[in-house]
Amino acid sequence: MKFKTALVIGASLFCMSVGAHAGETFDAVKKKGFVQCGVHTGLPGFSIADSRGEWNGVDVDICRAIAAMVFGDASKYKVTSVTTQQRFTALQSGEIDVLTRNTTATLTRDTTLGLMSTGINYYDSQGIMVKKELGVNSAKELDNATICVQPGTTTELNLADWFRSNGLTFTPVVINSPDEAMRSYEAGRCDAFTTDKSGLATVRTTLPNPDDHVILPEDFSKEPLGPMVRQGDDEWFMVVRWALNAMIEAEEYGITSKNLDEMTKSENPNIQRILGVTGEMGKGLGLDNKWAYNIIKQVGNYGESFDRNIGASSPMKLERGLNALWKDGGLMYGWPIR
Ligand SMILES: N[C@@H](CCC(=O)N[C@@H](CS)C(=O)NCC(=O)O)C(=O)O
Repeated sequence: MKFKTALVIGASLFCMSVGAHAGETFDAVKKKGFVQCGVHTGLPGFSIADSRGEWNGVDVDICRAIAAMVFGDASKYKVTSVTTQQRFTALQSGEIDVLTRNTTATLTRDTTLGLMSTGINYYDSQGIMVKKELGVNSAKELDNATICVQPGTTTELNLADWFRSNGLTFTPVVINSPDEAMRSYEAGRCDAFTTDKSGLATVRTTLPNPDDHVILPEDFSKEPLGPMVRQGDDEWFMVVRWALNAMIEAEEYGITSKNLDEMTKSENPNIQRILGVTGEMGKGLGLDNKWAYNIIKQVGNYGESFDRNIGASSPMKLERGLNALWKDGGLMYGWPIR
């Protein structure tokens, strides 16, 4: 009992120290008329600006979904591109309202940064890439290798864990800038480059000869990636959490950006609630009952976003794998909208 009390006191003191009160971010976002999202500086399929300066990717889609949900307009968002090193400070300082940037949810990130994970929009794992010419087929053949890795990441920590637990040694080359890390890898300054497998797959497409590089089969870790917000603002936390859930639920019920007007006539009570035909599903969120309808109409369901950005219709052609719906053997399981 004593222990429990201490935890609660600790939590509230911390909330006070970051100065947040419930609803603060939500109120501020509504007032300024847009949501400010922290995204990757340029990771194809996740968040990248096109030639017209428009951002797209699965992480940007979460940002657009929040905008559609709050404002009924998916274009009411701005992005701040942040590096792995800058991302948490940008959120802590209030420079951004939400971090939607291939960021892994971990216990210490939730407990020591004053931030919290709201859900998972991509189940990933850490992998390692080598040049094909090395003739290596497994990471277990990389004893004594020199490995390029970025600081301030789960990657750096997992790498050491994995090598140690497999009785292997390696020399890390820690490089802050992602471009420089890739240049170093290409130039042969390191034998291998390690990051999340989604990152490896996308980065490989940007190399001059992608087929000269191979992503080895081992998974070094679990990397559940998802949006993060500051602690102490439950209303805002719920907006972000439910934006993601609505996209997943829509896919499960077969509601797409193309068919949703037809779907409003469905007799299925779940579909009726998701689309705001019945029930008061916006009320508790402080939003219009059409909040999920607006997300699906303007951004699409989770599967549509996956497909166009990183899946079959994209250059990355990533498999759904763990990111398939639970019904199809994956881990994507939307929470009920009821
Ligand atoms: N998901 C891991 C790793 C994230 C990570 O290292 N991403 C790299 C590779 S995609 C990255 O963002 N590099 C670009 C940068 O630092 O700006 C984490 O949250 O720590």
